Amino acid sequence: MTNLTTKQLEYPISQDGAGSGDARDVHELRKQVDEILQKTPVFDLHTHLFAPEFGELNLWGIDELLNYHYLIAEMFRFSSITPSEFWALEKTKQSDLIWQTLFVENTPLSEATRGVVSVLNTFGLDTRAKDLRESREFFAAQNPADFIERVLKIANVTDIGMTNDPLDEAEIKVWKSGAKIDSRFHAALRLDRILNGWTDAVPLLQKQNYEVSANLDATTIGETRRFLDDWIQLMNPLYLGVSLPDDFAYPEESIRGKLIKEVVLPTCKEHGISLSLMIGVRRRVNPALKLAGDGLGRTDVSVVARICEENPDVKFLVTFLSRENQHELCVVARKFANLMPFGCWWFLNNASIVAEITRERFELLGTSFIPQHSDARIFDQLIYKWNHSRQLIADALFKSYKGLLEDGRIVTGKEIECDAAKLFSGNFRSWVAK
Ligand code: HDL
Ligand code: ZN
Repeated sequence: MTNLTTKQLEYPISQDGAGSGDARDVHELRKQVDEILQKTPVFDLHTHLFAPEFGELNLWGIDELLNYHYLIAEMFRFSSITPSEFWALEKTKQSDLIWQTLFVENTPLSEATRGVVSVLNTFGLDTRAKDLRESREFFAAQNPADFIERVLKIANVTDIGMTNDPLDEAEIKVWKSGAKIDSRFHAALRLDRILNGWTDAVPLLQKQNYEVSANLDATTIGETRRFLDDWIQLMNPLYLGVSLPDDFAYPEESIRGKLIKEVVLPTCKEHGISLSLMIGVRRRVNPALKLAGDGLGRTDVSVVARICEENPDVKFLVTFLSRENQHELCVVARKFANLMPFGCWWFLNNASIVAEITRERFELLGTSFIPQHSDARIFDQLIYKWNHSRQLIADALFKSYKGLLEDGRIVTGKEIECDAAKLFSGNFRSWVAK
């Protein structure tokens, strides 16, 4: 590799004639990358947030922030309280205990605890407070609609992918009410309860007047497709999504294997809709912790190669929960153009791992991937989840640009802007044609 001299590095000649304001040296380049990634708006493709029209389902404020299941799991590591004692407390007592345990008696060093600190700091609240009086007063004084606008602006997020369950009573009510959903909030039709819990799903489908039975006969297959057609009509989802266990296999002689093959994939083809596979979750490793009790396992990534090869006309969004699987996913994505890796999911959304995953993606895929989603469950989380991610993605992108400079090619400010737009929204929008 010919190393450009310092002089050349300071004044590299751009092939297309770098315009003024383009990086003249690595310090200038770093500044440009940081500025551009801060100002580039984000399409957050996977969250558990809800549009304001979903009322109580839309969570925000300090008591919800502290009752995030990530923090509940961490609290049990320090506190002597048992899960059953904890679950018996009412929400504000739970958040008092979590604050006392994780933020007062111990140093908040984890990603999830630092996130709460970052949110309080953003609103000028005392991050070393001995109790939650001040923050509760602050959040109680917020107007919900104004608060949403304020958070979206701070986080520079323009669009939110929700997670929508067509079997959830509270959600069904809103969708069937004909309420006009805020256009910045987009549905994602989640198939977990159908694909991972078919026996329990059957009576719920029957309740919505679909003639299904536990055994997957032709009528049931047809009716389940009609169910998806109707909900696609109602939700206009960005994609169909499902989380899958670490031992997910495909093709597979199982209820899930048959439903994927005979219902989900034909529906994706007929509607031209993408399928999001989030693979590697081991649900209820410790059931006593409820939502906080899930874990992860490593998957045989060849399952993704097989499903992509078998369905070349379906566009797949895929992420894994195991760090090793993310590297393997990059390699499979090099083999299949209908595979779009996305996000640093859940237990991977930590600085040290986001840095590694993002760098290996640039090294193996260029800009042909979607670096992150927030998975936010509480609105305020958008602030820290995207602040942390922007910094980490900027670090990785800068390192790649710096390597390019050293190899003899400058990047212009325009190119950085274009790359950032692709990574933060463009790749996703073109993938789902939205
Ligand atoms: O299945 C999923 O979408 C996961 O993201 C789970 O909701 C998980 O509980 C979570 O919140 N991860 O961040
Ligand atoms: Zn999620």
